[in-house]
Amino acid sequence: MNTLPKEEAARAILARNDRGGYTVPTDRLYPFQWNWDSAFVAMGFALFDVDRAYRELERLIEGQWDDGMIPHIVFHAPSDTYFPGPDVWGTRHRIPTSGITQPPVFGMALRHVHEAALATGEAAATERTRVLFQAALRSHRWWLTARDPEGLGLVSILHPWESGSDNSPAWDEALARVPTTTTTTIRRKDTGHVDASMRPRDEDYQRFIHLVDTYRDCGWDPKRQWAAAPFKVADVQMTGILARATADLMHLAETFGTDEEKVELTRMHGRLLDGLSSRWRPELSRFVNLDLISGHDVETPTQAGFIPLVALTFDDGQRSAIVAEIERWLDGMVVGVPSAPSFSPSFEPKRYWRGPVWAVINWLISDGLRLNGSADLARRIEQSTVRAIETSGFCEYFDPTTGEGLGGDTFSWTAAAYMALGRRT
Ligand code: 9WN
Repeated sequence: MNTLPKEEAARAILARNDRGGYTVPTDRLYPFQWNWDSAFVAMGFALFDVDRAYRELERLIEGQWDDGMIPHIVFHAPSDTYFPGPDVWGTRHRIPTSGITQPPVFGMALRHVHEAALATGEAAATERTRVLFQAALRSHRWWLTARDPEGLGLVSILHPWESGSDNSPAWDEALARVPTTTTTTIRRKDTGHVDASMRPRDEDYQRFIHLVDTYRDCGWDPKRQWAAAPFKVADVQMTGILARATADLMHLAETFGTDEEKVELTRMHGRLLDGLSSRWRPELSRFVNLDLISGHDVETPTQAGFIPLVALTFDDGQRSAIVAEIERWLDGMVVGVPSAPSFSPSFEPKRYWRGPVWAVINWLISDGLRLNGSADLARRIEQSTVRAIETSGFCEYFDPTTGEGLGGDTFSWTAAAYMALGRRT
């Protein structure tokens, strides 16, 4: 295998962001362990250090709650360079964590790391996978009970931070209903690290913190939160990732699961695929979220509409429609796939999840395209991502109209994505 031009630099970023078996997304701006960042990072480590890849997942699981939820942040060590810290969340786990979750890429990463371990003959792999498989299964059970209590086959987010796409235009209408009042004093640190024009607005933060205050007042109890939530959106990106991760756990269950667990996972998977399929909108050539408070579809175009590719097998008609739609979003862009298309009135090419390109989103979309037999488009996306990183650095995100690197630099998951996607081109 050819070494990538920036392979050493990518590995150096992972080493530099290592805080003792877990990786911070980037220094200072995000000084703790983040859930889906670590899952992508583990897949990156699996390419050259399987032991360290397991360690990343094991350290994340130190933060798993007794009810199965894997929090979005694990505060392993104190830092005052991020807001909101553990005091604002006020959770009661044995180590401090946030009280919400993030996309469950964990199950996908576990299968990936396990297969890398088998290929390299890592001695302790079986036992390590067995323990993590049980942790993943508990988290999937949490998802279906806590976040799909009505049995829609779709899981909901109660906070935009859970989606990982914090200020996406997909949340605008639902978030506008959330009051801007907070009992917590807001002390943003992010705009001290990154230009404010590339970050969510103050009003977004007021609503984000209003939601944290609300759920903290519910004692972080899932049933009370579900009843009190002023923001509740069934998210196709989250459900797509959960469905795919469930398929990966089904695969691992062949070795590590009991008969009952295999049946349970197969049922979960069927339920999620049914729910996801119901969100396809042929007239839009993508999937749409459901706002559970208004009862309406969220038709605003964002990258989330393509993520179910990772879980579903499309018929030829759907596949050519979604490929044509992604190509339309790439049209005129230096690098794609944008988190919102340039033809959308919400498009802001430099503001975080309102237009910029994220390497890990491209990782998911290209995986899904390959699964669905569209390797040419997958390759085009992978190559442009790798090129943007080689030109602009391991940035948090990229302006699709220029390829300029934005947000934080020396980003862990961008380094992992570079290695994973670069090997495919
Ligand atoms: C809130 C760490 C995280 C990513 C998210 C990204 C951003 C945090 C923030 O950074 O969110 O979780 O403070 O902006 O939106 O996807 O996991 O990289």
